[in-house]
Amino acid sequence: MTIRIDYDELVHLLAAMFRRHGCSDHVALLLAENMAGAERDGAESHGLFRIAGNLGSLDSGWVDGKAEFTIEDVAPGMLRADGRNGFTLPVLAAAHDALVAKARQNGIALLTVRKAHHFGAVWPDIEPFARDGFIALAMVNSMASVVPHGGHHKVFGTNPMGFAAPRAGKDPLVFDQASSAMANGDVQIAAREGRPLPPGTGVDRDGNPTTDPRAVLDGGALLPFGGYKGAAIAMMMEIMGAALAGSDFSFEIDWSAYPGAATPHGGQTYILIDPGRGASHAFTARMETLIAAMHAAGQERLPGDRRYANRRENLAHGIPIDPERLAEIRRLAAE
Ligand code: NDP
Ligand code: PYC
Repeated sequence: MTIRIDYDELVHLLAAMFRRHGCSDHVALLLAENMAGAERDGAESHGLFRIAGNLGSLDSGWVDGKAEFTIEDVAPGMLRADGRNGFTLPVLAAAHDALVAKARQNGIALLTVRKAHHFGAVWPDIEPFARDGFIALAMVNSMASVVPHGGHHKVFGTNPMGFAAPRAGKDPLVFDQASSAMANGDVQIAAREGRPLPPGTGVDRDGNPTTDPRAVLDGGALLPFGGYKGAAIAMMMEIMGAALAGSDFSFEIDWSAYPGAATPHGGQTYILIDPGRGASHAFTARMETLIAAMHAAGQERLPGDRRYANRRENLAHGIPIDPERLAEIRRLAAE
């Protein structure tokens, strides 16, 4: 049985909870909006499910909820940030206006963020840029849980990549996906619910294929999506997310001295492109031509459609939530 909670009320409760666990007011609100937004849009693996991991990282001192990050203007089209062991969200929020100004001026702009914890879905980072008319790309590395192609132990993170492009008078087209066959969060949810994984998702601690989520989590590993092609994308996320930004590779992240920690202390790179400055001066019309061709060929659902439909439904009627979970959030917010 689930009940429903208003988005604003959920944000309010989560912000209070994050403040009580060491975040500044600003960081607490950003985390709360991100988490409530993921829950609202039906991204279960990156919504309320992430409370324990975020609080574990804060309570153990693995992440700094009041970090004093820096942002340097290093080139006409480039900003370089150091998260100073805080969350990525406040860095991105602070860099937003300067990044947009650079993209408007140069046609393209890039932001690197090092030593910052990204523990959420990627689409909330990029969708706002597409609403402002930009094509936006996000490249993120996380903690090691994926074996490279043909390999026997984990090196890559589940390393998500996000892409958003504007549409005239419509919600932006956004896709946002892990480069593993499944996000680690979804493996944890499958383990909790006792569901097997689809074949080809992961291997056990001996490197043998398994559909048991517990075997993947207990010393095993995930596989990249699509064999060597997905593995190349995961590798690219390490290069663009970590190496370019000056951050740790996923396999270098070690929180063993911080019991309960779960957030990856990795890197991210964001690229904004002003489509009006590209070769196509009718970019949004070309977007519609492509989408119409996809629909005509039989693709009914675009990436992002499910999320936008959930958003409309849950803003209108409230976000479904388990009453016990809500009681726990109220307790965490008030204690
Ligand atoms: P999914 O496989 O659920 O979805 C990937 C993309 O494909 C989405 O844009 C989705 O749109 C779209 N999609 C799904 N099904 C279809 C379909 N039938 N037809 C067309 N498009 C479809 O995502 P993942 O499991 O790979 O990732 C889940 C979340 O986990 C992501 O938000 C990701 O950012 C996050 N993540 C974060 C990490 C981090 O380090 N911070 C690491 C790994 C993952 P829609 O959203 O509308 O369903
Ligand atoms: O679900 O794979 C995942 C994940 C890793 C970091 C944040 N989410």
